[in-house]
Amino acid sequence: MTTVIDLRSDTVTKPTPAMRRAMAEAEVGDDVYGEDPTINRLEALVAERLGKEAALFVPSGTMGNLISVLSHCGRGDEMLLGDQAHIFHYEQGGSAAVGGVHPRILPNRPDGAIDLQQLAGAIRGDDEHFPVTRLIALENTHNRCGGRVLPLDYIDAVGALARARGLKLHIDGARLWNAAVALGESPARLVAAADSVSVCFSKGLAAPVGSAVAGSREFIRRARRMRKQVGGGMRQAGVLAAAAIVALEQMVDRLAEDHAHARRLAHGLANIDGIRLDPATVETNIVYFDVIKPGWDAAKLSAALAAEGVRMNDTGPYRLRAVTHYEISAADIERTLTIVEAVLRT
Ligand code: TLP
Repeated sequence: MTTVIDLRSDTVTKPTPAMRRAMAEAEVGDDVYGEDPTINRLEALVAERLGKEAALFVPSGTMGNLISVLSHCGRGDEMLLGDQAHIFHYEQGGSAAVGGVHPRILPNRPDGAIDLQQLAGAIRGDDEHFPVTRLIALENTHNRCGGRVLPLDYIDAVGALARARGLKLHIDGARLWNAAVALGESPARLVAAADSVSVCFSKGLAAPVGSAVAGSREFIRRARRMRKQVGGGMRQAGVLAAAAIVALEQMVDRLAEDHAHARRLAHGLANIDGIRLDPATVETNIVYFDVIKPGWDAAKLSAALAAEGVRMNDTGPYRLRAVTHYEISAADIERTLTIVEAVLRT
């Protein structure tokens, strides 16, 4: 049986042998009492890597974003974010549902940024008709904008705007590690302007479970309370944190390989009749493309590919997403291209 090439997401990666060993050997304790030494070690490591005072281990990126938003905003407060943001599209409106936070979306440019003037213009004045604007949320890399990396000076400018207007800046950095590797910058530099950041270990870094949020000690104190409120206080979760530590120590630099595979995939796809994409926009490990062959749509193409052992997600009527990760080899990319071409020729 040939193995499946699973390009649906980097979330499908399984723990490495080193992670499994670390998990088996992890020292643990009750983390709600703050007594899990492995979680404490992970949180210190994350705070250091992100240049923040403190960090908190959470079960998922979704919970990391939710408790960050809830730690910055009260009910009826407004959050400015892009219309393509993961927080807006894929988190069930949790910040509105759970926290009563009002999302105000502004168009994301194709590069994942939100126009600075539009952001500035959207901040509400002191008027009893309006909600109070409290938070700006950015995403880096930007998932629905094709894994694009936000320019450093842009993040800094948004941070300066937020500070000048008394707002907080949160960065959804589920794939911040990919952004750092793509830019050749430290993750800390990328979030220097942010008041809070969420990062994931279980995407390209291949840990089985887990994310973290980081920020000031006071922010983390509030986030810790929120985590407990939404049921994310875990007990001997050091077995999970152990894998996350291995992820941080061993799996970040190799993301460059995933980016090279994504570029090769994008160039190959761009040369196939019936596919449209601009390979120049592929900066990290996410490749979006459109099927433009008459009689085809994304659902039909993803089903036809799945039948040949290649899995991708259809994310729009004609749009598909392929994500590279550490279980995808250079040979898998070549085989994928051969299969896409063959399928579209039928
Ligand atoms: N993204 C998943 C899906 O939810 C779409 C994926 O396959 O890409 N922020 C960003 C930018 C994300 O891409 C994701 C997951 C999350 C947050 C949420 O992380 P989890 O899945 O851990 O809750």
